[in-house]
Amino acid sequence: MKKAMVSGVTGQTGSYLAEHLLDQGYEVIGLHRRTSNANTNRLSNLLYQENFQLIECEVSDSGSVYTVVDQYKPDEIYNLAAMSHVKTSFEQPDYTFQVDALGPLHFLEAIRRFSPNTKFYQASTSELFGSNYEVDKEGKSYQDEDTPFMPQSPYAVAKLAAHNLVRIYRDGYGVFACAGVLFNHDGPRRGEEFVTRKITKWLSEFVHWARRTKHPAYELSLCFNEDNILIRADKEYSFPKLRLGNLDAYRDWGHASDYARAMILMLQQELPDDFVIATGETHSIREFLQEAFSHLDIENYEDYIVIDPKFYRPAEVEYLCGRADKAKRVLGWSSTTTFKQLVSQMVWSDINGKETQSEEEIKLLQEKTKFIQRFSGSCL
Ligand code: NAP
Ligand code: F7E
Repeated sequence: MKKAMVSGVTGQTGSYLAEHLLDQGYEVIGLHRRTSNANTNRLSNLLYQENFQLIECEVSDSGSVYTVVDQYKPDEIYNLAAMSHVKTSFEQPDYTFQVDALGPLHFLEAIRRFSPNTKFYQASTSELFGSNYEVDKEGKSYQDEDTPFMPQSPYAVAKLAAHNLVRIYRDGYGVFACAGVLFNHDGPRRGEEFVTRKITKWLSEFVHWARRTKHPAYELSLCFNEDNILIRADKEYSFPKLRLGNLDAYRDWGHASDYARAMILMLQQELPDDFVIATGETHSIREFLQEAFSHLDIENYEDYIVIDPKFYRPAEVEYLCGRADKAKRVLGWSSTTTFKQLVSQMVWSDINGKETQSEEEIKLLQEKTKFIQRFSGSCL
């Protein structure tokens, strides 16, 4: 039985990765950091499985990483642990470097010293491209393995250091180390501070608020002021609008479960290499909003949001659209979830209070939600 170690297993993608590895017959050692309360909600299906164990490890502490690698000498290590929020990295750059640059270095050094046959996967990111892109003959802008990096945040610079360390340990020490340059991958397990989940979570809370008002009519009359949505103008029944930053950035969004599959494939190749993983399709935050709100038959999403400068970043990555041709050719990987399916799963999972994927189940939920789906609004 192959043994895989997954850091960041309590996170969005780590939880999918652990599920795929267990399905493929691996023994999985999940690494989590100490927290004052358990934060294993994404692992509820796995915690009591025979081949899964959860071990404490702080990746910014070299001794902590050396100990677990030396003790378990796993066949494969997937390093997903990171301070992964780009905006936060501007506010906590030093801490971001400790975790996102030194963390991977600790794993590579532990492999070199204690377990040279262990294969290593590093979670690199499309944020490495920053403001760079290329333009093809049809005039379409994209990024792939040949696009030069131009990071735009402390997060991206820390991840670029890790990306280069992977190359150096691979070429210099012969470590089987791969970096997956993954474009945005989201889904119902996405952290609530990332823009997609922030939108779908807000929508579900709005739906439940509208339900709680027990409005007898099929049609719900809403008023809007600058900050709130109101059922009545006296503000007795008010709900805060959704506060967002830059809506004009473009992202290539795939499903985290699909992307976790690509990580495993990379470590099964004969030779280690780096791969771009992406859908090849890009959408703005505005398009995500339009699509998400359309599930509640709301066309005028603008009435429901406030632009708050607090959510702008000192430097922005304006455009990401990946080309994963190499992953398709070499790994046989491609994304299986469309943009519309991703948004639908995220919206209805939040409204339903549990992960909801099947299109039939989503149709039933849509029927049940119909009574609050007709909003009519006026501005105060
Ligand atoms: P996530 O949900 O934020 O998960 C990050 C994980 O890292 C969590 O389990 C977190 O633990 C853990 N962690 C953070 N600091 C740690 C520390 N000091 N020691 C040990 N563990 C620590 O991120 P994700 O979306 O699953 O992404 C997984 C990885 O892929 C990250 O490295 C991210 O930077 C990278 N990535 C993500 C995307 C994307 O679009 N999702 C794209 C490209 C690359 P807690 O649960 O305790 O917070
Ligand atoms: O922002 C804009 C924001 O925080 C997406 C991480 O997984 O993917 C992720 O990084 C866009 C940006 O993800 C809000 O300015 C507007 O343009 O959801 P996000 P991200 O920065 O793309 C990459 C590949 C990673 O590697 C990262 O780990 O949305 N935006 N308004 C907002 N973003 C947030 N978070 N909150 C807002 O209110």
